[in-house]
Amino acid sequence: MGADVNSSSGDASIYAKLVAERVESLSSWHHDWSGLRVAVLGLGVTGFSVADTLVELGCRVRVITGARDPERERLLDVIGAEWLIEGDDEAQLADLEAFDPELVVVSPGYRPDHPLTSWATARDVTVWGDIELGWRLRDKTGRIADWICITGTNGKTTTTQLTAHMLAAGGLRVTPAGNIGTPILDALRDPQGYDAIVVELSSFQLERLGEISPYASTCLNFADDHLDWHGGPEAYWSAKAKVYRNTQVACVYNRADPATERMVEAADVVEGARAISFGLDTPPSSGFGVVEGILVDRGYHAERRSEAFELVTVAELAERGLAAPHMVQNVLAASALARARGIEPGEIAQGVLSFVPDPHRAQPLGEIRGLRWIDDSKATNAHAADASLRALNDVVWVLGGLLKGVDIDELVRTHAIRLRGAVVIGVDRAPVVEALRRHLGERPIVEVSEAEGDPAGIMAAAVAEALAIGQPGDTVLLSPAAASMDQFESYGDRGRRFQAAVRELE
Ligand code: UMA
Repeated sequence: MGADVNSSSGDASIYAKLVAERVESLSSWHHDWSGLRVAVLGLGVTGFSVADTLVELGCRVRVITGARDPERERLLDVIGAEWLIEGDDEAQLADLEAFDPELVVVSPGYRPDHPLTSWATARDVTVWGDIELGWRLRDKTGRIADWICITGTNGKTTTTQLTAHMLAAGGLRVTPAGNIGTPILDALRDPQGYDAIVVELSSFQLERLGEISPYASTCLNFADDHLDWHGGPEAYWSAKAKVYRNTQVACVYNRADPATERMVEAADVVEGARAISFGLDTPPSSGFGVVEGILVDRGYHAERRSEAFELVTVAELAERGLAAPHMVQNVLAASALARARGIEPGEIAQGVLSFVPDPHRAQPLGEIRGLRWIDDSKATNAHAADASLRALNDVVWVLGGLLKGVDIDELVRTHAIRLRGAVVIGVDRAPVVEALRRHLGERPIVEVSEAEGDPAGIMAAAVAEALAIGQPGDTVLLSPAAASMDQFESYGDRGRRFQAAVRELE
């Protein structure tokens, strides 16, 4: 019996292969992108930056997304991109199929198993994230920036800002980009170009990273987060580990976090790239660390077996509110990345000492009604809350929100000894309250229910309950260990409302 050859499906697969080859060959701003049919999934900051770029390159662009955004829809009309806003996945899928894309570019927030990307993958249609697209387009200007890539469960935004600040202190033209809020394509289209771009990468972006080659890279730390999105701890580890792949000069890892060291060991890097560690202890000869209250670099000293560069003292950091252990780690990691790019020790010190951290990151609000108040709304997972709790005693802890599939029991058990009591916010409070009950014995645990009304009402009630529980000298810490979107617009909104409610007590 002869082979059953279906010629039309055979033609289709040859065509799909040719299209995939054309798409794969597009690796420069100056290549011919014209006429390429690209579906862009999502119309947030990323989706818009992708559509705008690809229209500029002459592609036919169709944006498909689940929620309205009248301002961006108007802008899509202006630039000449097509769009479909439709809540229903079935309708989006039908639209995608009818458009018959040659390339799909997906926003970070789409799950890896989203029906639209699964549809594309099953038909051998290439799917890229915006970071991969950005890497291919990085040669828009003659000044091609080095990419310094930063990920981690916590501290990545601060470390990204710190690193950019240090590179600027060293005279480079630099910008932070990526998960920090400015999409990579917006940075790459800057007309003057940059010497370096410090790219904050979320695990969502790492999942679809493609073949980028960072100048230097780091995973700051690794703990469970976004497990529901990735499907489990191994998948999350593998996503984070991609940050080190193809690194050119330095892979910076956390000595106190073996998971990050394992990532470096497992990574395929460019020959000659070095592994550089950071940690709060005395550093080994290829590391950054702390010796007698001084942050030091032994990684880049010619005589590193016996000598080290002094960067800045812990006392100087303390004067600027930057001496909490996790912050010192961020400073060390940023220093290691900046030193890899040739920034001098004196310039690093200048960068650190002129740095002002963002609000809502363990931000002290002062002493009001006999209690110290701290806004750590940025703590959207257990690992971040752990870092803040670790530095305190006699705490009234305000926590709860969207837990994202993470079990909070271990965090509560570890810190139960520090707690005066707890105030639980969020829509799904049951697992949090159960964990607290298991470990807090008779100490007060108060729930703030939705009956308190709008976000302002919820936070005012939480602050009033915390005030009632606290005893003179205690600290009230908003460190939710959970995302905010069940009750607030963002962690910033949650923090601002906490601060407003605390100010009302004055
Ligand atoms: N959408 C759908 N269906 C989906 C998912 C999204 O239709 O299944 C649509 C939405 O309707 C909306 C758009 O997609 O139109 C939103 O896309 P997005 O969620 O990817 O968000 P962007 O506005 O493009 O912002 C993204 C990052 N957001 C997420 O990863 C969720 C921003 O990180 C990032 O700053 C920005 O790109 C620029 O790179 C935010 C974040 O919360 C701050 N990150 C997480 C974190 O830090 O923990 C990972």
